[in-house]
Amino acid sequence: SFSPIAPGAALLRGFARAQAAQLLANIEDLIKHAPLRHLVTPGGYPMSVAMTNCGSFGWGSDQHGYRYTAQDPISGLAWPAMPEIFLTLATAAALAAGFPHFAPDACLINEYLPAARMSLHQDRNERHMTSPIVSVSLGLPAVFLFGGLSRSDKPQRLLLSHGDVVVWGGPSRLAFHGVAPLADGWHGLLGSRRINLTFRHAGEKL
Ligand code: MD5
Ligand code: FE
Repeated sequence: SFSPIAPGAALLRGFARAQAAQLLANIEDLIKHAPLRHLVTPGGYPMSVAMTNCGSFGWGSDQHGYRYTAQDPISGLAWPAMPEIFLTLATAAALAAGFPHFAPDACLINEYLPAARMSLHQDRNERHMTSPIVSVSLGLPAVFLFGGLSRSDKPQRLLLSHGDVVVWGGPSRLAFHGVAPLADGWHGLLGSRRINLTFRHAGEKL
């Protein structure tokens, strides 16, 4: 089902559920080539979420700031290619939400273990702000914090569960957002974790 949650944003409950096992098999293979790691923020703190990437560009952070790179800084090799099933899912979700031209070139893989969280931020390192962002939730449920265009806008809380897909476009593309600390639990397919796939058209680093 399709529910608009804000101008330009659509929640597709269960849209990825039928493909979850196949997505997970691809994720397990990807992280053998580009391991999950805890990036350091420009403020100097390691993030509680572990991350890696696939696709032409990968998002990263270090002491100097946020940027997209074509290579994994750990291996020096190109990020692994985006699996076909990822691309098909992301473009189908974008189409269902009214974005027929989405061509993601970056997929950030976020792994949340219990207590991991993501503080309020905007996604603004991409060159193409007219493209939406597609996010796929797998495993344990999480409380997503969906704010406004100003950091001080009080965020709405939205429970995102296994298989849910959200397409963030239009005025929601630059909304402040975050993820509340993950509650402990167990999921039959993923165990004690949540994995989020975030598809973007990043272009190249700004
Ligand atoms: C997550 N990840 O659940 C989220 C899913 C990130 C991140 O935020 O930067 O890795 S992406 C959610 C998103 C993207 C763009 C706009 C909005 C939400 N929004 O308007 O709320 O791990
Ligand atoms: Fe974000």
